[in-house]
Amino acid sequence: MTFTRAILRRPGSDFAAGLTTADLGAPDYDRMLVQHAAYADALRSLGLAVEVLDPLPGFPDAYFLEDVAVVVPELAVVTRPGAPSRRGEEDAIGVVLSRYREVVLLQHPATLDGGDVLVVGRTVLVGLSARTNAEGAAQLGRLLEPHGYSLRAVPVSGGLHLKSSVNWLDGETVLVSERFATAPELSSYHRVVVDEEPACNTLSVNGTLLVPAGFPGARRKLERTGLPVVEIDVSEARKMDGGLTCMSLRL
Ligand code: CIR
Repeated sequence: MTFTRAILRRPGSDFAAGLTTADLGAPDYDRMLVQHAAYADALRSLGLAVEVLDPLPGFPDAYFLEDVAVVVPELAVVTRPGAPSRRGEEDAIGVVLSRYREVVLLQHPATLDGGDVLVVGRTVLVGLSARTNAEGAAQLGRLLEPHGYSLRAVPVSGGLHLKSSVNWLDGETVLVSERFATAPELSSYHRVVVDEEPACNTLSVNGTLLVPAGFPGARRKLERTGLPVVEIDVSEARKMDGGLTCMSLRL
């Protein structure tokens, strides 16, 4: 899919109060804002129109905008985030997305974070994780299947989301960490396997790979795909368990 637009949300000054399991030290707000702006610029330089929404008071994780919607060319599905502290973030996104897509909502008892949804062609891989339940996957399937997509569930037993460890690069090629190197649900794809799990949160946009800075081994492997590679520093988002894919909705 060629993207023409990205929607982002600026981190709020309370962003360090968000959920995290990382042990990377306290995040710095000024550095976070600089990195967030550089991320937006990188998306602009790839031809996307970038819209940056204001922080959402009371929701320190809301700049991880990817989790509140799943957007395909035919439809936008507003999710029900799996973490109780993030429930409610989704209320603000439907009106924004309705400018570009028909919008539908997941319903209780579904829980699903967009970070668990990876679209590869007409296949939608859905991670069943601590955040995304079987009902979430089932509801998403019922909404997308009439548009010609087929859903494939992928158990996620470590890491936060499916896309913490697995991301699409190009065509039928995906980037995976060791954890998913032999996962049967991904056997139909060509897999580029890297040791450094955080480097798997690479974002492929219109033929260019945005890669988290600081993982030279993974970078070299990605350069061998022949796709242009651009490094982006996301040290502060990583302290909050986030990364490149999490901080935008692409459409
Ligand atoms: C959370 O735990 O929900 C946030 N601190 C991080 C969410 C990252 N989102 C993503 O991977 N899609």
